[in-house]
Amino acid sequence: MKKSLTAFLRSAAIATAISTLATPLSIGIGAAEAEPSPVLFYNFESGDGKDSVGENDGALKGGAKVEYVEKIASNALYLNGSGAYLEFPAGFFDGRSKMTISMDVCTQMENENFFTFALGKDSNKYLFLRTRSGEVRYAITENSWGAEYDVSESGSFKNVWTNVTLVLNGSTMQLYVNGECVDEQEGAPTVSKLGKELSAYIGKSFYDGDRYFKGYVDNVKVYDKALSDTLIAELNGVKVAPFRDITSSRSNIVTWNEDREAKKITVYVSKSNSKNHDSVKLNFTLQKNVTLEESSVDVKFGESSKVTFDVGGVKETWTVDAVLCANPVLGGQYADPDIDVFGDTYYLYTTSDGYAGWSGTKFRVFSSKNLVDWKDHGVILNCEAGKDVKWAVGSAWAPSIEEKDGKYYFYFCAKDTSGASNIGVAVADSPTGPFVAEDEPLMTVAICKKYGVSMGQAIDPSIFTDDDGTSYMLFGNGAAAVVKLNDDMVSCDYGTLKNYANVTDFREAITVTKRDGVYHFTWSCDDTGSENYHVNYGTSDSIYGPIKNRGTILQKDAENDILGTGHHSILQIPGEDEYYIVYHRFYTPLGSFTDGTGHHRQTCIDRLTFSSRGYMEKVTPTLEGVGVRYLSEEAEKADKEQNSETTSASTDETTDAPTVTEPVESDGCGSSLGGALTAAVAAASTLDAAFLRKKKK
Ligand code: FUB
Repeated sequence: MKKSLTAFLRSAAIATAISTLATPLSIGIGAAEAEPSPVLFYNFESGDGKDSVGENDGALKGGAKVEYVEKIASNALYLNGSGAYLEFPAGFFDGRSKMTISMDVCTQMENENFFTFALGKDSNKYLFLRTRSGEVRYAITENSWGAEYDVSESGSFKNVWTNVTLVLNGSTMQLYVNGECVDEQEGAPTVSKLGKELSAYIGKSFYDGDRYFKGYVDNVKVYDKALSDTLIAELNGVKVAPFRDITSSRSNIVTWNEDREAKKITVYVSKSNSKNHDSVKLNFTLQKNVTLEESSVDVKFGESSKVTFDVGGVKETWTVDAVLCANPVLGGQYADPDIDVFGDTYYLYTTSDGYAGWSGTKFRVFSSKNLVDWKDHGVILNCEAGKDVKWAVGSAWAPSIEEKDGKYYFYFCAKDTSGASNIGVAVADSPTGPFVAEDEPLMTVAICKKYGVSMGQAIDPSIFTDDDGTSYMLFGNGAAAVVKLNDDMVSCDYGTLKNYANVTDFREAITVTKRDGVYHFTWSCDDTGSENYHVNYGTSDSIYGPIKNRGTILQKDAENDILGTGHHSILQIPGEDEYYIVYHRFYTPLGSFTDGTGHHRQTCIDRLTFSSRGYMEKVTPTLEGVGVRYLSEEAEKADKEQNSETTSASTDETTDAPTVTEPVESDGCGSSLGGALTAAVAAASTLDAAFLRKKKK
């Protein structure tokens, strides 16, 4: 479910008003879905644990009591954290593999171990809810805590009334906090698997060493159905949009946002992954009781459109804006970008992504006159066993380019027959190749060891040439290091090998940018498979350090589906104090691939600026990307002339994207089309129609 602005703005005060009604609220989509009768409902209005819809009364034990709570103008169960709990009738939850459990909780607990609500057999087989001050978590297990399947959400919950709802539908668990679906898990054990004559409590854990829950609980409801998103939202007074999802079968929607108050939708479309750069055809997945006259709506980029939904007989008009985004700059899956400028042209060298275990074997190069439209020059080096690199057997990772005296030196990583990753180098007379690889690796872990330098994996080279013309290779995974390159650029002065110390949270991909005599080091932290992969920053007066840590400069923006931002390179516009950061993020739309995210990445560009004190400022990773930036007037003129000859083909939307799911393998040469077109056409062939559906978060 796409998070809405309305949801983020909802205050704790609203949460106090939630869920005290047995009938649905009809805010939002007009004709509300009827709430089915719960099979159990403790509202504590009679001062005890009476079930107001049946005969499954709860027993108050160990000093549990019902109190009137001013804040919610209602009675609630109060548990003192010292042995008080409510007990459900034994066996009530037996076999309830399909059900919805909803309760309002005001927790007074911190981070200790306890169960707010639990059902199960013992400390091996149970389902529980825990409401800590910073996290709400439901989990189920058949084999104690080490085998728990969970759904969770972090936030500030201490002393805040919060509705927590769990929907169990066989082996699928969905967690809702204040009416919004916040997490989902599949493949969990069902309640039936927990056994028979199950016990259930509010406030008591199945673990002897755990604490008892302290705080308030109210409106405990159990339904023998999996309630829908809409109904749970309605029951919580959350406004519901007339649609659940927005997709396009012909364009790649990076993400979309809705503002339910303003009735406004903004759709972000990837330029490089879509053929049509004039408009986007949107399909709406509608809520129950909602109809839309047209099956799809065509929205022009840069122009607001209106779409009118019929919500149970009431018309509701929304404004739709579509933004054509320069990010990702390359259509398809490309990671570890290294950017450079040669003449009036930008070049991007990347890892080909989309392969399990990062097992891609080919490097490609892309060129651009304007930073936005990129032309694919195809494969420049194949690291498959027996191909372009004698010692390599695959895993072509993280390249770096450098030019010296008219020759182009391409540094790259690949695995050898022992399974170790090494850094190699290949040479060409042109930035687009053909590149000829040296017979031996340039850097290995064994070499590092020999020279007393610690190294996890010898990968991620980044070449920096200082003002005096000396080139250095920065590299490393697990430990960061630097070495001087010899004048031939294909060998190192190994005696200069040195580790960098105190590179905070360093994982890999260290690079350096020199400005006003200061060396600005940046590197990636965490795992490239984690959405928290990010870039840290530090400065030094020397290429060898020591580095003074200056914090994180690039990280995820989860609200905008920008995750796993890292492995970057930095571009300075020659002769100007103007910088860009090129990095990869998880492929969008998120959920395009079901086999994980960390090896499905895409390349983006954003602006990098320096503060008046001379330090890098935090980068805002954007959906839109940067605008065109030509390196010369001549380059601009030539590019525009070439593009105007070819634009007639660019808006042809009559053909559906081919349903090829393999990473694209182009013919290797830029066609006569303009750069944007070449990349977009190539990229479109990577998209299966199914991938274009925005997945529920
Ligand atoms: O793309 C393969 C590896 O993932 C790179 O070498 C790392 O830096 C990480 O981005």
